[in-house]
Amino acid sequence: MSLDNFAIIESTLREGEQFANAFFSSDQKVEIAQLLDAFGVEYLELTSPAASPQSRADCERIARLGLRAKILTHTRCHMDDAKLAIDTGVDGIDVLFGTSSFLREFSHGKNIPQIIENAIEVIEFIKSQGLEVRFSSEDSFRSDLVDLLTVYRAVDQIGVNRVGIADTVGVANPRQVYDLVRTLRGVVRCDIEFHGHNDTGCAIANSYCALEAGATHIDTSVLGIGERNGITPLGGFVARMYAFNPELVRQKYNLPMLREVENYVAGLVSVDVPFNNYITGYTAFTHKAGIHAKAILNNPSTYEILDPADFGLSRYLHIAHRLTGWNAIKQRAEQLQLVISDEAIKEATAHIKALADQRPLSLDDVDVLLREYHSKAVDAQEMVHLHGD
Ligand code: HCA
Ligand code: CU
Repeated sequence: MSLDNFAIIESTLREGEQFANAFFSSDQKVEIAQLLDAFGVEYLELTSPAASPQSRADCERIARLGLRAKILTHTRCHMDDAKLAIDTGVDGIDVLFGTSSFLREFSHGKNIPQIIENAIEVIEFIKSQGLEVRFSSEDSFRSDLVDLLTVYRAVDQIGVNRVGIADTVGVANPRQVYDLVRTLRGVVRCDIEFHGHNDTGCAIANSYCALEAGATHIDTSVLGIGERNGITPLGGFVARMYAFNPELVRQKYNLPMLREVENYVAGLVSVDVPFNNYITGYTAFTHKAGIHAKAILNNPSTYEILDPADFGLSRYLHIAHRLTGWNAIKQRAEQLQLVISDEAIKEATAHIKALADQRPLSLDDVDVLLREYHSKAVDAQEMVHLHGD
C-alpha cells in the first residue's frame, strides 16, 4: 500500500525558489541539499537548467555531490530542455506541460495527439539516456478528465516512470484528489506523484488522500514555501505520516533534523517559523489547561499524537495562569525541589488563580510564590520543633 511505501520529492530547490523571498546562492543551495539529504528525503527537485546559467551550474554542482537522494530537475516538455537537463548529470527529469498551451489545446480537444506525440518524443529520449522520467500536467483539476487520462495512458504505455497530478492553484479538496488519483490508478501502471498548492489549506490532507488512493510520490518544500502561499510543507506532511505510522517515519527520516532544516531555510528567506507550525512551532508541545496538564503528567499520549522526543524536542507545561491545576503546580514544586504538602499546594494554586485573575503571570511569579509556601512550611515545622524542645 502506498501509505506504507511513499517517497518525498523535496522541491524547496525548485518550487521553493518560486517563493517571493527566495534567492538562494549556489552555496546555500548546496547546504539545503545536504541538509535535506541528511534528513532522508528520497528525491531533491531542482530548478530547470534552462532557467538561467547559474541554475544550470547549480544543477551540475548538486548532481556531483554524491548525495543519497536522487537528484531531479524540472523542465518543460521540450527536447531542448531535456537535452540541457541530461547534460547536467541529474538522475531524472520531471517534465511538465505548461498551463496555457495545455489548457487551450485541451479545451479545443484538438491537439491531444500532438501533445502525446511531443510527450513521447521527450520521454523516449530521456529514457534512452538512462534517466528516470516523470510526466505531469499543470492545473490537472481544471483539465478535462478524458483528455488527461488519454495523455497519461499514452505516456504510461511507453514506459514513463511516473505521472504527476498538479493542483497548481490549490483548488482541489481531499475527496476530489482521492477520486482523481483512484481513477488514474485504474488507468496507468506507473508511479503517481501528487503536487498540491495550499491556497485553501488542503495541501497536506490532499497529499494524504492521494497516497490513500494509490499515489506513490508527494512533493513538499521546507515550510511549504513556493508560489503564492506555497505547497505541502515537509514538516506538516511528515507529521501526518507519523500519525499514520510512527515507526515507519522514524525509520525513514532523521526527524530531529527537521528543526535545523526549517530554521536554516526560514533564515534564508527572511521569515519566522510560524508559532503554530507543525511539530516545530513554539507552541506545538505546550499544554496549558489544568486537566490537560494533569493527564500529560500521567501519560503524555493522552494529549499528544506526536512524541516531541522523536523530533529532538521537549514538551512544555504552561502553569502560570488561571486555568492551571494543582497537579501541575505540584510538579513544578518538585522540579524546584521544594517539599510542600498537597494541602499547601492546593492553597498555592488558589492563590495563583486569584493573582492570574488580576494580571498576566510569569513562571517566575509561580516560583516565588512556591518558595514562600515552602518557607512557611519550614517555619511552621521549626516552630513545632521549638515547642517540642
Ligand atoms: C508551476 C508548476 C508547478 C508544477 C508541478 C509539477 C505547478 O509553478 O506552476 O511539476 O507537478 O504547481 O503546477 O509547480
Ligand atoms: Cu507548484
